[in-house]
Amino acid sequence: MAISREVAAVLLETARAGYVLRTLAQGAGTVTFQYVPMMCDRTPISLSLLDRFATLASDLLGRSVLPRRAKGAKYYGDTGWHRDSGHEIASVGVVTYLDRVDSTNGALWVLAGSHAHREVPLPSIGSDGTAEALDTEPGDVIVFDEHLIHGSHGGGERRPAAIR
Ligand SMILES: O=C(O)CCC(=O)C(=O)O
Repeated sequence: MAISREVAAVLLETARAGYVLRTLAQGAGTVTFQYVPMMCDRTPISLSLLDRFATLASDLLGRSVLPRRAKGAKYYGDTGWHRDSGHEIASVGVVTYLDRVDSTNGALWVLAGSHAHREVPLPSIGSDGTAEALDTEPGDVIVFDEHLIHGSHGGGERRPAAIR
């Protein structure tokens, strides 16, 4: 897959430059990640996906949209439950994992319906029995309301490309 090769090349280049995984607070837990914006002439495939998914987001939201960023990333271990937006305005996020992921190795976990209940507090990762893992194969795309509570647990290293 072309996007997979582009993300791999960018992650390799940034690792060689000394940019390594780092851990920050994330929602109800932490996130360990390496993150590279991919929105320039050196990342044409990622840039083209930004335009392509802007059209999809516009269709879903029924209005024009302003794409914010496209990124390649590497995540490791648990990512605490969080929402990608705390703003009132509706917004759409797109994520594709470049390797096969499932509940045992780092799939994205979601609390279905939580985007419609913004008052719901963030649980601790792994503690909410109603969460579902979104198993994906390379080429699958997850499109979600950025107010959805999501995270990951029980996995290792994984490489998502994301459009916001
Ligand atoms: O894969 C992960 O650990 C989480 C990714 C995530 O939260 C996101 O892309 O918004």
